[in-house]
Amino acid sequence: MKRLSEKTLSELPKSVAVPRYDRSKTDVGIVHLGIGAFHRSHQATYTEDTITQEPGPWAICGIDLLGPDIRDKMKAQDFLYTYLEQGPTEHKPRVVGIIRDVLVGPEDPKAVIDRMAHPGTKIVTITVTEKGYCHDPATGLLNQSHPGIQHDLQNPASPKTAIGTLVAALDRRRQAKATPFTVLSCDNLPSNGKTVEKVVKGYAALRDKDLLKWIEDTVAFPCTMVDRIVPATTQKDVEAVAAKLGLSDEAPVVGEPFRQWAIEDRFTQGRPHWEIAGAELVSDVEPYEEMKLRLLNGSHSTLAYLGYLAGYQYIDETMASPAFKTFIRRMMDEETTPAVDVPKGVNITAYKDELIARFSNPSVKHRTWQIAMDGSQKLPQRFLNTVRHHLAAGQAPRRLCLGISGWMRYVTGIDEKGQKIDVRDPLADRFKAIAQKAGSNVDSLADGLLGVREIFGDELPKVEPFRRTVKDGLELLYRVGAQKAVERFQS
Ligand code: CS2
Repeated sequence: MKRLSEKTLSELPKSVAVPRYDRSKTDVGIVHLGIGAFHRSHQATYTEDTITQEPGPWAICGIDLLGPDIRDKMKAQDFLYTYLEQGPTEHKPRVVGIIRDVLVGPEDPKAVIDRMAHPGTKIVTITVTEKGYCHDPATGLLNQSHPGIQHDLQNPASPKTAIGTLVAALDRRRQAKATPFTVLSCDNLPSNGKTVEKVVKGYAALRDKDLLKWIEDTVAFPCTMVDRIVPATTQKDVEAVAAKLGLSDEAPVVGEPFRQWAIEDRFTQGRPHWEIAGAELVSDVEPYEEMKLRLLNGSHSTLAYLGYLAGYQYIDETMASPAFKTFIRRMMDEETTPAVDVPKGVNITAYKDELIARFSNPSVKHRTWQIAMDGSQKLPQRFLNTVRHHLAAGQAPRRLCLGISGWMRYVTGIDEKGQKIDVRDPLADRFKAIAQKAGSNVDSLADGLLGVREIFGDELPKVEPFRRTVKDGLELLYRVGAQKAVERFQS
């Protein structure tokens, strides 16, 4: 089978959408750190849809800070790739061409910094997942003892982390007396712009006080809320895309039709008019972000931990259990919504109806194991802020707390059948040690995990109704299993 490329584009069936602008005449204006599936499904498609209608110098150069895999696959096809939009019944492929190049950090850090420092780069967008910010999730501050940060402080010209890379490129702009690029975080962090701003400044302060001052005075870090459900691509997806295209594509992305992007409109050197493609440019993103992190991601993580323990491989399978579906809807209605400041003009009931439909989409095969990853980085913004809201009124939210108990059971690394769980988390070794020390003592297990201050901070673990409810949930999970535990919450 021939490979997707500029040359073979004309051989695609008419049902496949292709770029409808002159790729060779579109200059790079955006550099993107973290060129994984999410970015290629989200900011890349928004930007391509925008410049199709309003041409501009907004092509994207991707940066991979991990390794050459995606670059190699994309380069062999002129950086073209497919996004397969998987509705419940209809699957629509489109070929995306907005990415013009991908540079690989570990291969050539200088090329990466040069590209970011280039005067044509007006925006640096970021999706490096929560742990890529090298911060303490409980406080949002830079983790100065992070090995990557330590490395970058010693080797500022060949950084490994996103933070070290951003600061090295900003420093070059400063030395050239040029205007800085805008830093646009597109990760699921609370006030993501403020979070990246804090860690960038925290790191710059350790490098050079003048640089810190220049960043404080000149760099904009707008906040965003990003949304599209995009599971990791599998071999089966690669085959499904090839069957649609009649050409092979080694770098396709698959995901849902839905997408949403709210952006704080604060850019120092202009931006694509993303509103043309449906993005919402607003003055305050926080209500959108809070609604999405708590309702979507909070529910997702609950389904991931409890669903995995109950033996479900995928989110849609978990949602097909009536007990889980009722549990999650009641959690949203009775526990999460009261703690959310609904953005003006949003119909929250319709928003939740849509979330239930999106989670239930049988075409999107999103593994519970994938979402369960990196819980230490996700729990604070997905669960704990909502929990704090209820505790302030003296109540512990039972379902959210069961989600946290589910996380505790999950990170022990042993499932309900006694099988090993492949726990992926920067703190996985700590969790394992805590679980080993606790043995079969559920109370000690909960105490040990609640003592991880990077997640729970200092105050929350002292609140008795919270401790009690999480412990009761954990005890129930060990006694009856996740499926039966969820069934008990029906009334
Ligand atoms: C998921 C998110 O993997 C996860 O933790 O909850 O990636 C989720 O699919 C996206 O935030 C949806 O916008």
